[in-house]
Amino acid sequence: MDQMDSEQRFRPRHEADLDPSLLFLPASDPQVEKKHGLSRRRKVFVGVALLLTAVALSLLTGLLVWHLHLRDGTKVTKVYVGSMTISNQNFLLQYEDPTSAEFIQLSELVSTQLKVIYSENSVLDKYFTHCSVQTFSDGGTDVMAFYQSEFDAPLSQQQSVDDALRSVENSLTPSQTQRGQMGRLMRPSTDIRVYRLMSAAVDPRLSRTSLHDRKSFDVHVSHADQLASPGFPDSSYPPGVLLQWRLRADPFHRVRLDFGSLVLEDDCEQDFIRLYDSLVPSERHLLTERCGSAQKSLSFLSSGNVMLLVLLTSEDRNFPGFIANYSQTPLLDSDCGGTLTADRANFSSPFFPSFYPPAVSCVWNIQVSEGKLVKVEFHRFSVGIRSELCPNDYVEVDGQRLCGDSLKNSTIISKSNAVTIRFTSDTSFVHQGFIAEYRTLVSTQPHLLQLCSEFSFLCGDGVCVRKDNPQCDGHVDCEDGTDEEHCECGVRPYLSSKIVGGQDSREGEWPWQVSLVVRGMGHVCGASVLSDQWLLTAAHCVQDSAGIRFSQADQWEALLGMHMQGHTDKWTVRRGVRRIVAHPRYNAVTFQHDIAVMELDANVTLNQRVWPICLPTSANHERPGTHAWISGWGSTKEGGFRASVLQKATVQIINSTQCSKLMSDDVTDHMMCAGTLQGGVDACQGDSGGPLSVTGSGGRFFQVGVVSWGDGCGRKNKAGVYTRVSKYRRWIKEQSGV
Ligand code: 4AZ
Repeated sequence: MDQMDSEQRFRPRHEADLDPSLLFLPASDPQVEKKHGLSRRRKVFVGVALLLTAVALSLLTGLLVWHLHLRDGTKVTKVYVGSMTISNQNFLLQYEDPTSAEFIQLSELVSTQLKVIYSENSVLDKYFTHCSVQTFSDGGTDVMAFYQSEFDAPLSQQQSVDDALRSVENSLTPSQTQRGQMGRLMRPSTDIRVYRLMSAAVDPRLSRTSLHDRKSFDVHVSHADQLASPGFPDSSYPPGVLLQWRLRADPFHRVRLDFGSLVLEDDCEQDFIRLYDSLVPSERHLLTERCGSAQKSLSFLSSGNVMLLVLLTSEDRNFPGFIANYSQTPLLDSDCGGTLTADRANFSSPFFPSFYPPAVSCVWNIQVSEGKLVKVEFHRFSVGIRSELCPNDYVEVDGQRLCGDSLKNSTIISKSNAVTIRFTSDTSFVHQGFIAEYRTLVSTQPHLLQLCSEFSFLCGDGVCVRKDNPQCDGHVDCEDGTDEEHCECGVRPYLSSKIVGGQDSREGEWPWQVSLVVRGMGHVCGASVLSDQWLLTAAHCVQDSAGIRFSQADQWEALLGMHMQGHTDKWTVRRGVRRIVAHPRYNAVTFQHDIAVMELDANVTLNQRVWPICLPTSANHERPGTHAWISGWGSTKEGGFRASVLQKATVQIINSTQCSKLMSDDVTDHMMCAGTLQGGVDACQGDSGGPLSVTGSGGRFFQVGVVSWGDGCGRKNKAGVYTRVSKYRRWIKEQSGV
């Protein structure tokens, strides 16, 4: 059989081409035909049976779903907590004691009043089952009652209960009803006046039925003191408990809570603390939820004179817990905003660096002399959650809303000599806020503000200096002297005397070089000293991998002023790490934004072996061909051993276009290349995170790159790739203040 024959026989091209006699056997034998007829009928029968079963099954499932969830009779209890402001009662101390006659009497009145209010709404009237007063507080001119209400409603009706509650509460707001004129809702039998009612759902985790213990503690914060989770710090907190601390300040004061230490399980589904701007766990007044360990001290303020701290723990894996100082601060102390007329001033969100309180509003009107402009610079910024419209908490500068936790463009220049800045926070989720500084600029040079190229230096007064490397070169080039400010960096205070192709450095030669050590693993990455508290390293060093929590500050130790691995002397400083901030857009595939800052757990005293390196603000130091230094304890050849003595080597900065051609992966404008084309001199494994530095014209060292990646180490026609530090100068400042 030739190939052609077989193709024609076994591979028909189109169904229309087929001869039906080729598809079915000729049925000449009636027995055979009958057998085939029978099997066809059986198939039809089986098909119909299957179809019917499927229909019956789906009907049954639907019925079950309807029965379980939607049938009118099957109801789900929804718990709300809320507050009622009672305007015609004076607060009595006995109201804080749930066993007192006064408490019982007033809570009965509150319950009666709630029932009356609910009964006037058809939805609430239908589903309301129960309410109880939890506690009272002294509102100064009012009494605040905190209560819990329960509604049994079918799932399909739960939203309408929400809506009905909202509408009833809105009809009671003082904006619509004058205070004291609540006659419509009053019954002759009740003698309390409801001025405001506000309720919200409760997080279902707080209603866990498996809890062993639920306890509430009442704390008066007028006398400052401490509170702590049970057993802190000697033993871990108990499993399966819900503990609530009800904190009350004097009227017209805020509650202030400062956590000294907070160490909980990392998973918030297991253990967490929550803080509420209320005495009941109302979701509308949730200030924060925290789990894991806090890397810096946290402090919070209430909007009124109450706050609730809740600790919920799961059955297993318990941790030390927390300790916090409580105190009170007068409401008036948080007066913010005002008119600012000086040429230069700082302003911040209320109580910065504590988290700002909820429900605050501040307006600053900056008004400087005619002919000047205002440059506003945000040094720290964490306001609300990053979103386009900033609907919750925000800072508004001349109508432009800013929110989130890293301001991309943290400097704003006004169009005139006046600028209005507003800060607003809503009733829930507070953040650290902001600290800002404004200065005046001379408006005759506004064009200079935009023309400032990446190769010129922007002075504090907005003027561009086009000289090469004017920063910290020992000559004052800016009229306001800002080019010579903060110039202690980049020098070797005392010079006593791996890198592939490098040589041993002398002691004190690279006083900004840091060895980052993971507990139990030894040296892992390099870093550089930016100040007595901050280090710069690579984001890829602080990513979890192979089950090791490299992203967690408590895993790391920083060794500053070290020369030889394993050898420390009187100049060597060992510090834990309090906080790691990796660039939020770090990409583990492309190595884009491979940069991170680390805050040390305690400041270091700078010494002759521990000194900060300067950071460049412009691209002046990065011109191709510039000689640069690399240093580190990384491998001394590809795949080889780590160096014992700190290595140094000199490389040349390579033009980016040329570098992109050499490298197999993308080299972006936020990266830079350095090396020697003949190969042999390069950074390698273990040098990552360390500095690529150049000397400025004043002899100071500037860190232009962070060791990031490469194709192997020291290969011919390859280069080392570094994170281009000048592109991140603002980000570093925002995160560390350096
Ligand atoms: C590394 O693995 C690494 N040759 C760092 C730098 C270079 C290569 C590898 C550049 O940490």
